[in-house]
Amino acid sequence: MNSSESKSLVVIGGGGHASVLVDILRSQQREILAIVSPENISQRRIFSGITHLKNDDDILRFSPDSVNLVNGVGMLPKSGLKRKLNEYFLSLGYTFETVISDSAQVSSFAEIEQGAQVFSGAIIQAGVVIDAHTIINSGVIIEHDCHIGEYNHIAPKATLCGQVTTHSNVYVGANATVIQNITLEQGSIVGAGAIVTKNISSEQICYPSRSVLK
Ligand code: JB2
Repeated sequence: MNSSESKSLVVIGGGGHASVLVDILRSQQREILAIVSPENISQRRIFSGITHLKNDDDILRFSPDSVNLVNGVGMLPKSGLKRKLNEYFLSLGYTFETVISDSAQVSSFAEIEQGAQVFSGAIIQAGVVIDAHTIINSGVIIEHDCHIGEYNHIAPKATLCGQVTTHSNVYVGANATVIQNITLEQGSIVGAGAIVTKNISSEQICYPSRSVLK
C-alpha cells in the first residue's frame, strides 16, 4: 500500500457518477469521510452511513495532508464543472485520488496519471497513457499505445483502437469506435455509437448518423 492509498477520502458530488466511484472505493475498503454535494443524497443507498456536507468550502476543514479528494462530478460534453472544482482544490494543495476498479484490466506497461478514474470492465493495453483527471467508463477498450489527454470522458463501451491520440477535454460517447492512428483534438466530441475513421479537429463534433466528419 502506498501513502496515497492509505489516505482517507472526501468525495465531491453525490449523483450517479459519484455512486459508481463510492461503490468501487467501498469494495476496496477505503475510508470515505464525507460526500460533498449541495443536493440531498439520501435517495442513494450506496451513500448510507457517510457524512453529507453541503458546501465545497466544508472540505477546507480537512487538511490536504490528511485526505485525498475524489471528484465524483461526471463530465458531459462542454461541462467545465469538474475541471473548475479540481483546479480550485489543486490550487489549495489537495490531491485527487486515482480510482481504478478491481475488475478493470490495466497493463503493467500502461500509465494512469493522478486523478484518473477507470471503471469496471475497462481494458487498458500496453503502452497506453491516460492523462490526469480523465474518466475511462465501464467496459471501455483502450488499445495499445493510445495517449488519452487530460479531462477526457470515454463513455461506457467505447473502443479506441491502437495508437489513437486525444487532446484535452475530449468526449467519446458510449459504444463509439475510433479506428487506429486517429487524433481527436481538444474539445472534440464523438457521439454515442459513432464510427470515427478520420481525425477530428478542435471543438468539432462527429455525429453518429454521419459516422465520419466531412
Ligand atoms: O459545485 C458543485 C456541484 N455542482 C453539482 N459542488 C459539489 N460538491 N457538487 C456539485 N454538484 C453535484 O454533482 C450535484 O449536487 C449532484 O450530486 C452531482 C451531479 O450528479 P448527476 O447525477 O446530475 O450527474 P453526474 O455528474 O453524477 O453524472 C453524469 O456524468 C456521468 C459520467 C451523468 O450524466 C451520468 O449519466 C454519467 N454517467
